[in-house]
Amino acid sequence: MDDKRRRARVQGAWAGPAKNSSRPASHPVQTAAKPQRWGSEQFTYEEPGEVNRRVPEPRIIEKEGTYDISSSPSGVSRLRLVPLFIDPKEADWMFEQLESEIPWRQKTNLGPDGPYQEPRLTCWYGEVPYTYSRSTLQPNPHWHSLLTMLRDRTQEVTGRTFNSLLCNLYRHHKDSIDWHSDDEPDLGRNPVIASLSFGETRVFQMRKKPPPEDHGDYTYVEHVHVPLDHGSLLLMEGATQEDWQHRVPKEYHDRRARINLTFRTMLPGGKK
Ligand SMILES: O=C(O)CCC(=O)C(=O)O
Repeated sequence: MDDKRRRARVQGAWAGPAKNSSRPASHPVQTAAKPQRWGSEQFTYEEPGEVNRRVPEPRIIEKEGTYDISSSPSGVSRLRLVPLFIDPKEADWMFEQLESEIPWRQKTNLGPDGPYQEPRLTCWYGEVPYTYSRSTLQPNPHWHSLLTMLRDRTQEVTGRTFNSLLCNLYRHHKDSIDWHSDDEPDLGRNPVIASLSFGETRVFQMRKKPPPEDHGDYTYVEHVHVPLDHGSLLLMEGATQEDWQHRVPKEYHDRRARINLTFRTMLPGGKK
């Protein structure tokens, strides 16, 4: 290299470290208006501003037992699962009777984009009306005798009392219920909800409500999946409705009908 070109390089970008640099060696690289001199800085590792977060795998609950799925200032969220609460043979005739004898209706709710029909059929039993998604199911004290028998059996085993019941009929794989919590004021604080299932197994999915700093972003929250089989009982207790949401999603493949009975206690007049 001739002398002229060597001098140009030494004065330009490839020159070595400045002799009297006032910047401490560990100072992060600056994007200054001055031309940068490559190789003149020491690179130091800096912690990323945000911790790398992983989307957790869902926890699958399918065996009989009691499961404390979370604990927070609101309390413990507890599930109790009894997969064979009703003998499958008994559950068979119960399913048929419920499917043909309950006065099923398709409810119309009011969403942000206007009225829409629920993708399932329902029937409400109780002395008081039940309002959710800005539409009301009127009181219906005419309990079917099979439902009264199932309520008594559920009360005996759980030690809880229930005065109301929401029945859901998922006719096929396209029927579903979207993410929600059973937290209407008339259900009171920490409601206990007993859910009986008949017919096709569908997955009851739960997701934890995100902490305030996630501003409603559910990306990294915990999930729990509970396949609810023919004749099973699932009890939700404690802070489950306050801290978690649940849904039964549509399925991609054909499914036969499923009936779900959710026994509740209505306490008209607001949170107790
Ligand atoms: O069908 C189910 O298992 C869930 C029903 C439900 O979430 C509800 O009635 O609020």
